[in-house]
Amino acid sequence: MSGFVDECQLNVRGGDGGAGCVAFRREAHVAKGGPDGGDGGAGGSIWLVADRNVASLLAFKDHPHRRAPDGTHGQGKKKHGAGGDDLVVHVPEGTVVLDREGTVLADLVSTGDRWLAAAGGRGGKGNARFLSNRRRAPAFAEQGELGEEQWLNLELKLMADVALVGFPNVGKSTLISRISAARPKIADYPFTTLEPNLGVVRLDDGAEFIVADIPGLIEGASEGKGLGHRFLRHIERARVLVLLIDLAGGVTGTTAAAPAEQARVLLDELAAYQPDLAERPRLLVGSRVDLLGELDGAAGSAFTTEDGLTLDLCISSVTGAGLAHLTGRMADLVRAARATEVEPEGFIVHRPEAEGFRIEREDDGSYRVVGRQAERAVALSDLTNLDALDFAHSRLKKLGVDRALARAGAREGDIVRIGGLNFEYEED
Ligand SMILES: Nc1nc2c(ncn2[C@@H]2O[C@H](COP(=O)(O)OP(=O)(O)OP(=O)(O)O)[C@@H](O)[C@H]2O)c(=O)[nH]1
Ligand SMILES: [Mg+2]
Repeated sequence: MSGFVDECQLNVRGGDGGAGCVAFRREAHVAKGGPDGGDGGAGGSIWLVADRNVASLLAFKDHPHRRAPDGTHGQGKKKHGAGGDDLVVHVPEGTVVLDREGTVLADLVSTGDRWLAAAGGRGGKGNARFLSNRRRAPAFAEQGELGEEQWLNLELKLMADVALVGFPNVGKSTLISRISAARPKIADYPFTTLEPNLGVVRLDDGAEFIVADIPGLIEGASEGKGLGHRFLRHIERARVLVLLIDLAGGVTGTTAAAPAEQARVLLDELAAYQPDLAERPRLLVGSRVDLLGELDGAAGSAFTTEDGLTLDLCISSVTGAGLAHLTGRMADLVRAARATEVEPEGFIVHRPEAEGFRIEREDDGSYRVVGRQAERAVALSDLTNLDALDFAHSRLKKLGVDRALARAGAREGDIVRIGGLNFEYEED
């Protein structure tokens, strides 16, 4: 049952674009054929896609690198290189993608939600593309662009309709094993469950919902006590909470807290972790009602404990008393909660990608041009080829880089850096 991983890092790298080709036509009777070098193929991109068949982030734990294939180079006779295939990386439903600073980039809530994690590099243009009336025999082509690369943090927040919340050892796992096909470990000691279990509950009337059995909470969980914080986040997205209270607590001489005290602690911890969890639709359910022989008849209906806690109903996962009532009540609350949802929340995507550029002054007095298009113009160029350099400069000029440098105060002879290229500024 180990193998549940709900936090990991992932390194994604799109494929590099293939280089454009420099070639000239060779034909009988034609002394100087025109340029006919083909374009390089684009590199493959990496997509993260939510998939309900993936249970956890385990696959990334020891293998955090994913790489999409490169595009191939262009060839003569205007033959273009082949593109690299996109790589689809399957992640569990409820995976939140963050950058290294903790900013949320995407929230992949339900199966099919997809997010572009790393774009493949563009292929370079072949020399056939650089033919113009001034340049009859372009002897340069573009390099392929490098694929995007980044480190991501992935966090799984389980998507369940109902979360079972309670002190350790109150019977949460026993309950889920009675109402669904989930078969978690059950034992008579606290913290038997070390990772959440999901089970699907199907009722005769066709209702279907997912229940999560969460490791037990204790006082201080919201500050990290017990299994604490790590598992509270799996409660965050549940539509309905079932607070399971051990009726035997404080009554039969067990060490467990009395029912009202259990309820107080649970609600306090939920609210301390995230205030709106205390407002979530919930059922207060007494468990192990069979241990209080004379109250067995109360299973399935509301009643008040000796210490004054009013429960919605009581159950026994051993005798089965009250279970049908409980699943019916769960289904009603889940249905009501689903009905009020406008659309499944999630899928936030922030991709701030300014297409412009800016000029920065470096410590040594030089100027740096920062921005995707400007850097790309340089990255694609073969910097050892004079024609290609010329071409890159004219591209930068078109982007307005020259004017911006002048405005920033650049003088004849100042050093300007763009990506890997350094050159001297020339006034017009
Ligand atoms: N008599 C009785 N015993 C129960 C009932 N439900 C669970 N138990 C017993 O209580 C003990 C704890 O049950 P679990 O289901 O493992 O409890 P849990 O809440 O999942 O515990 P943790 O995973 O440690 O948080 C086991 O010995 C169960 O057999 C019940 O309705 N009646
Ligand atoms: Mg358990």
